[in-house]
Amino acid sequence: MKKIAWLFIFIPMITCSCRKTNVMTEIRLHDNWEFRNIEEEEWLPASVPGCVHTDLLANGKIEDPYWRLNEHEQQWIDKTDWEYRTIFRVSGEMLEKDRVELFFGGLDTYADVILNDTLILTADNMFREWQADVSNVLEPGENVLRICFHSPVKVGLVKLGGLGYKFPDPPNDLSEIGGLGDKKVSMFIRKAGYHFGWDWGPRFVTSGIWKEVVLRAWDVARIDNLFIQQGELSESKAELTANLEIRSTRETSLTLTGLVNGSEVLSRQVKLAAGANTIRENFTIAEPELWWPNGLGEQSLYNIKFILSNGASMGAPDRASEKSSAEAPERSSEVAPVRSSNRAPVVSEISARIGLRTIEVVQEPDKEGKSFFFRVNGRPVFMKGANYIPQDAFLDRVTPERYRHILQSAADANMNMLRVWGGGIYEKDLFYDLCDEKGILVWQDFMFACSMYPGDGPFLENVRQEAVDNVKRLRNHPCIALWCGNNECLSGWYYWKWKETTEKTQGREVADAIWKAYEDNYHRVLPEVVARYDPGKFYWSSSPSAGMGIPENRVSGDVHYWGVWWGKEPFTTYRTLKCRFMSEYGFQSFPELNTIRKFALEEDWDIFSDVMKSHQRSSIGNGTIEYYMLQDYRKPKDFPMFLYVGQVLQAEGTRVAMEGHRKNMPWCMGSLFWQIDDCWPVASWSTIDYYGNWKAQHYFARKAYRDILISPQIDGDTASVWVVSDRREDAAAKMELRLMDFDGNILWTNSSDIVVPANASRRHFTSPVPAIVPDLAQRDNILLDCSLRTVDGQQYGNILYFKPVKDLELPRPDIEWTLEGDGSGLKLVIRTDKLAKNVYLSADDPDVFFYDNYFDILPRDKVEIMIRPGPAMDKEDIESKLSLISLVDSYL
Ligand code: BMA
Repeated sequence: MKKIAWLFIFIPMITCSCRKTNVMTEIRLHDNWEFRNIEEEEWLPASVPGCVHTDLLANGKIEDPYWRLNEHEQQWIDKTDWEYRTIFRVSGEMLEKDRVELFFGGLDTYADVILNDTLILTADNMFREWQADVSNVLEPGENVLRICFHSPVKVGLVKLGGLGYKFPDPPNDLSEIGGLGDKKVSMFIRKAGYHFGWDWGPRFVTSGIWKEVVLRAWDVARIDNLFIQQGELSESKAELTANLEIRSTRETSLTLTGLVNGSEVLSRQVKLAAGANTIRENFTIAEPELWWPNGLGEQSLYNIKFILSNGASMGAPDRASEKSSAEAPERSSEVAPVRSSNRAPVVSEISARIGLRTIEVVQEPDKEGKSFFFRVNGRPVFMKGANYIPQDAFLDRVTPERYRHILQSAADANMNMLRVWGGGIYEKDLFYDLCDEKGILVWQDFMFACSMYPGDGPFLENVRQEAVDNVKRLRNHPCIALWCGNNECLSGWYYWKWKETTEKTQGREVADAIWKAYEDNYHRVLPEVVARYDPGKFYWSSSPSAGMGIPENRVSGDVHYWGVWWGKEPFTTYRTLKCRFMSEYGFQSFPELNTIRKFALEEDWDIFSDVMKSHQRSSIGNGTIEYYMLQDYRKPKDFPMFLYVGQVLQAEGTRVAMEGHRKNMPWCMGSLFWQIDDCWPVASWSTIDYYGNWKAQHYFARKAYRDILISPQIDGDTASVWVVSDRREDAAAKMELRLMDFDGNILWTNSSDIVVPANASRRHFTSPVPAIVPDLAQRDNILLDCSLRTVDGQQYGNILYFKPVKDLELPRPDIEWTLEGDGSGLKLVIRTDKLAKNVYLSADDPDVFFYDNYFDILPRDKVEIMIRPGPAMDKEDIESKLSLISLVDSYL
């Protein structure tokens, strides 16, 4: 239409405010949006990125979806079609570029995109990126962009109706809440599974523009993608290959310059053909600094940039534009001397931040099966971490601060791996940037969970493209440890009897067709995409499994163990059950009272009230918490005490697992509990609630996942003490064991100098219990205090009790506390005369953070806890708000 490209071949346009030499323009179209119910006339202001639920809420059209039972009244929203529109202005200059494209980072889900009354694209997958050439549709001046979202539920129902057979019922698709009876449609829709409900999540099948909208205009050529492939990595050098995908509007020759941390490493003329070009460039980094998982070393990161320009050399880099949220190492010796003249006009540029490390999943056959562990930089690494779900039912609410909080909390709890679980989303870039910076490896599921999915041609092609988009987006991140096909779809087929039931009720042919779809998705399409776009990265077809198409067993592969919780097995099973890699296990608790107040009235404070039951999505939830609680604890005297004891129960129970899995190394080489976060305020397996508050288990995880763990246990009548180390070096240490009563009288001691071997688990003490506690009657008021001091001055501890907590004769301790310091760093000093069990500090204010909580204080002992006060809070504020209780305060 209005392309006058000839004008710009030699005279680069200066249109982009961020880089003066850039001939490329990018405008985010995030302003002036409105939306409406397609059947109504009224247009209301909308936010982009966003979604229809949060837009309705912001306009006062619905109440807070998380308050009490509101979710149940808001199910009409997903059966409605919604339209979004904006008007934006485009300059004549922009229209004169060779190409003008409209890019969508994500549309949720079935969307028709109409620009100036021309349909420019049709989207049908929330996880894909979409792009349309709009050069011929844009007008100078005002342009109208409209996006019509079809109700995902209505589209799903049409697909369900046309299927001709039935998929097994996905247990977490809460179709009844959605008013659909038993009609489950989630498997047809490439949209976050948890939007349809889950056993910790509400059902809000929302729609909207959930990621960025960008209008891009460029001349001559554009680097669309940069993939840095790592070759040989040694102490002296890292051999790297840059793979560049470049689109060119014509046959031309341009200068390609490569920079590492701002220093030029290569510069040469490249010939581009009109259309798609792939260019591979080799370069090296001398004396590379490695990227290590959290706890094992630094997370060194390198900024790589490639620039296409219209001249001989790019000259000196503009350091200020080397944007990075991490400090990248400065050293890179194989760099060419920086040329400081001849600044040439930039045609296109692209950056990536990488980390240098090797990672393998090792499966070596042994007598019983096969190992399953991660070897990072040549060293077996025990994975300590958790499963991660999206942090909100409405993704636009997950602010950068919330991402930072969760990932900092993971790092603070000494984690080195998170599993991005398959019922959520491929997370936003910031999530992976933060994982890179904090040394958190990512077990990355593809987005399939607890369901069988279609396998027709268009569906598989849609999945293939979704995988290509996300693998290409994420493959440069050093945090990505593996790609996994699905969550529990294989378990469903075999162990939840989906295969058997389908064969019985619909016949062998239908079952075969469903299984073929499984194989096509996870054994063909996804591994092909990984092999082609992220070659060398490990692909695991299903979690849990023992191999491709082989359902989980305990001797190979990864395991999800739910005997504790679903099977009502005792917590001790966590340590007796052997497996190679525990990628899921967990126990529920309620969030703290402050969080409950945000969704419930005081009249709802009963775990069996309608509101509390609705904020509990596990079919066996509240009864199971109560069942386990009464095994180990005395009945709490009221609702607030029930919440507190429930958190202690979750923490103490899962501690057996976190410690047990580590003690079982190297047979077991991973412990990822279910789940670190929540997507709304709810009773769940999370260790951090929706508002970011650490539950007791998160504090316990921090101790259980430290570099060295000292862990006592009793088996039958034998007491033993184990020491586990993840360190890279052996450590000399003094181990002290002290048996004492709850008043602090020492009954027995044992002290030894030991060597804690690197990366190993060893039993350092064992004794028949009667040898150290001869008097049976005494077992209800004694404890074994275990401590370890390494020569580098680190102190580790743990406490063993000889009876279930409810049978202990806990004394009423006299606890005194004082607060020291000022607003910027407060220290709480607590003293007790007798044992104080599970001391809980609260300031009734979510802004106040205690660096430790729910801990035991030994008789006649003193502890010091750092406190981070909320903004503008001083010592007096904390003093007036602080409450401190211990377990005996929960007794009737
Ligand atoms: C797992 C997960 C989720 C579920 C959790 C708790 O197996 O994969 O599907 O939320 O258990 O039941």
